[in-house]
Amino acid sequence: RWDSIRGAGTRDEHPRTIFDEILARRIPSDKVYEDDLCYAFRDINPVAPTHILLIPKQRDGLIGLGAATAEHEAILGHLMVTAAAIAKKEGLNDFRLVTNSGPGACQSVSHLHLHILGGRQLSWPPG
Ligand code: DGP
Repeated sequence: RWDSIRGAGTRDEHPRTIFDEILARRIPSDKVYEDDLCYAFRDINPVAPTHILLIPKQRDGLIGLGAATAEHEAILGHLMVTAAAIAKKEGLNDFRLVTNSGPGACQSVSHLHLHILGGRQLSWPPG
């Protein structure tokens, strides 16, 4: 069990977040998927019938998408492709992928996370 999360952590100078506790299994979560690079679990406060959070195991400075640099291209690509696979596995033909970057966009946890939303008719524009 521990092998799968070895190396998980922040690996940067920013304060740790609750997602580190989730990755370390110190806080339980409803896991949907994981691999060496990322972890997906159900949002504690779902805003749609399916609401999954997908996070990199190593934050590596990605406190939010606004901090992304060319160094993050591989993990960001992996997260996008994985999000599509998770949506398919959840039976979602239509879904939305959201990342809130910064307090003005309602980001509340400083560890990059993609919201995978589906299972109802979604409206546009978002609030
Ligand atoms: P954002 O507001 O975009 O930063 O999204 C953070 C999400 O994280 C929010 O939808 C609620 C979720 N969340 C916060 N703490 C926990 C937790 O302890 N467990 C789970 N499963 N989700 C959490």
